Amino acid sequence: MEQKKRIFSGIQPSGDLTLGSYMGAIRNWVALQEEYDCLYCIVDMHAITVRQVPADLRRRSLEQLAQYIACGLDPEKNIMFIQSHVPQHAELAWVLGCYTQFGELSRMTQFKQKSQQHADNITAGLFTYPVLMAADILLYQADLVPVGEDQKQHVELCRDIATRFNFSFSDTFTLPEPFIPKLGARIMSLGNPENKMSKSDPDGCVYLMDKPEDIMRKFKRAVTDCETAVRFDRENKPGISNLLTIYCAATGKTLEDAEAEFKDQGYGVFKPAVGEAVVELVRPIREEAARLLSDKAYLESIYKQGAERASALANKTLRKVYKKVGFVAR
Ligand code: ATP
Ligand code: LTN
Repeated sequence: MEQKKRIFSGIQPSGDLTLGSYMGAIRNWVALQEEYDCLYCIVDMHAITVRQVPADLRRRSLEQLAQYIACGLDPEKNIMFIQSHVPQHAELAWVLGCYTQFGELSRMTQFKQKSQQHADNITAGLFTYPVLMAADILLYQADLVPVGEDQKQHVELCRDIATRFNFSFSDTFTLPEPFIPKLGARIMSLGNPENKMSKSDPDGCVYLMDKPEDIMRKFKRAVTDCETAVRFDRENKPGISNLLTIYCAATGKTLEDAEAEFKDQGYGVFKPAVGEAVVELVRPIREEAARLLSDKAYLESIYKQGAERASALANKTLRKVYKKVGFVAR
């Protein structure tokens, strides 16, 4: 039997999951789980690159696992685990950091943005964040990394690091490809459609766990423009274009169909219609996640088993790497 290709992806438990991470990443994870051999991680070690409240981080890590499953990821088919439970991530990250240039990391857009947002706490961890992400991916010899558009640069850096390592020694790592959806790769903030929707911006952001009335309120208040036409034009109508993208991603309709549907209607009809489509999309996820969270023993069994399986795979790569760089075998 032909070996299935491998997928790795992860999300930081630095806030509740958003509609952006669902449409940009998790939806694809669910779509790909049949065809690929998949590992989906809760990257808590990445989350501490900016300050976290420890009790919140612990709670959110568990909630995120419940939400992964509620989104449709089957724990039988996928390996789901918590990054800090598999120490090989940190171990490989150290080695890869010694094969990564300071200049490369300085060019990362996310580092530039986050160091502005957290100007009082620009840590070495925030700077070397992409090296840990490269370790996540390369440990499992992943072929594909399903992420939103904002992570493309990090996956490209991961490829550069892997290529350099393979060239310096011999073939060690599979070169991964980013897998970015055509629709929903970059959902924008409802409060400011020039910015990406992000967990850390509660006003512009829809959380998967938001109640229907909160979702409706956020969509009714979404910033648009002062025209009336519901038309896709990213340049001049970023707010409406973003809402159209969300509407299509939530309903499966094409942009043309959606434009035609609201052709003779103003924003007063369109915005609540987008809200309702999202309410229906996330309702089953919210309900199922709440149900799963009441069964902590079940969640624990999933992440424990996940870490064991992940660790066995990770170990193979790490041993090879240690040998190649010249460490004495234990
Ligand atoms: P933070 O605000 O802490 O940086 P975030 O909201 O940007 O977090 P991440 O944890 O960085 O979310 O991203 C999780 C996954 O979801 C990544 O694959 C990312 O590319 C994708 N993603 C995040 N936000 C969006 C968005 N607005 N549109 C599409 N994809 C997104
Ligand atoms: N940097 C990613 C999270 C992340 C990730 C990964 C994604 C950490 N390690 C490995 C894909 C593969 C982000 O969402 N901000």
